[in-house]
Amino acid sequence: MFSFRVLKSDGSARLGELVTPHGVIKTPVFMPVGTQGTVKAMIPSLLEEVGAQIILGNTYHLYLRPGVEVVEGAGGLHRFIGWHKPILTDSGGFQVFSLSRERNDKRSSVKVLEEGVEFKDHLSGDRHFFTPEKVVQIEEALGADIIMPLDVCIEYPTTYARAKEAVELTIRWLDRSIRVKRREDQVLFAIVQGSVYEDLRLESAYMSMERDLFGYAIGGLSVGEPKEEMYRITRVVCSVLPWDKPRYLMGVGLPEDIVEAVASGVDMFDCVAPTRMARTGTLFTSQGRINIKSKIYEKDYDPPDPNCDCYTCSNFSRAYLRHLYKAEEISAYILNTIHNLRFYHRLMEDIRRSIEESRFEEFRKNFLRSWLRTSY
Ligand code: PRF
Ligand code: ZN
Repeated sequence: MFSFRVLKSDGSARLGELVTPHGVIKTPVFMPVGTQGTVKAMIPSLLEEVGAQIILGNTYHLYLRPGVEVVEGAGGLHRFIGWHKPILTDSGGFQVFSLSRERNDKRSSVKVLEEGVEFKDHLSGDRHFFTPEKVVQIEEALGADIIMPLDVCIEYPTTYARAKEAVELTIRWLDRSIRVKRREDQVLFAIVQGSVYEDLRLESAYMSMERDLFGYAIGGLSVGEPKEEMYRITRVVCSVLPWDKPRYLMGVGLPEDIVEAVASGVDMFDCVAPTRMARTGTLFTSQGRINIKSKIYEKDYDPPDPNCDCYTCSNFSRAYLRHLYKAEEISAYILNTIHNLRFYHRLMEDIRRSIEESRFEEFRKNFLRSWLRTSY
């Protein structure tokens, strides 16, 4: 039911094919974030139109609302949300830490114990206890194609000792996750942790590899560390991961991060940037990042990105999008999101084509030069 093949490589960059029960995914792939069972401001037909192959859902959010029974009653997450292509669910190993902290009631809102993690949710403030077993059971009830185990995502900066504890606990939780997993139409990935400490990252990667999972994720990055640290750790971890298994860099990233990580051998990405930034008026374009709110677009009747083939750019001007945004029209969020997601998916298409044609390194140099010059 599942397979992954590297079809071609160019340097460390790989072109691959990930087969799941809900369809085939061409890698490197970007996965739009559909936290609550919807990619914000999108519907499935629009996701297909922008080229989405797989979307991400969050165990943490769906468990809190609408609850597992509601999704199960619909016949699983695919049917509940009307998206019949592949889905990946994240475990909550990140949300528990990031969202509970946002409540800013001390650090006591998250307690990491050997047994699991206790947290207060961001909606009602009620206490919950997630164990690795419970998370796999929730994910089995949701029914995504790819499921992530509960992990300990440590903050940055952190001490070596704390990072080491997180790595070791994450592995013990992985073993418990493997032990309870039942469904054969889902695959489990391991998550490599270890903050910015190379030896811990390697230890985490090797211990994960001994468990022989379908794929390997790199967690604990893009949590505030300098970009160079993120690139360095990604490179180190990818250099030891098995060649014939998919690699997923969690929560990353901006276009330049994706291009750099593909160069290190990453196959899968997710990030809220294209969708979240669309909703604050930032558009990713072939001429760099622009903010549609700006007065300079008041009478600019060109499309947001003249080189884009999306529905938004095919039909509307910067002036109109600026007007919709200023008027707080719902369509502003929809049209901006369509464009940004199309930009990301076209970037992935360009990346895949360049690997296919053995010119990824040239693509990377040209892309980074023009993107970094125009966007920052
Ligand atoms: N763990 C999990 N999900 C995640 C992360 C992690 O470390 C990150 C880190 N950027 C994003 N999403 N389970
Ligand atoms: Zn567009």
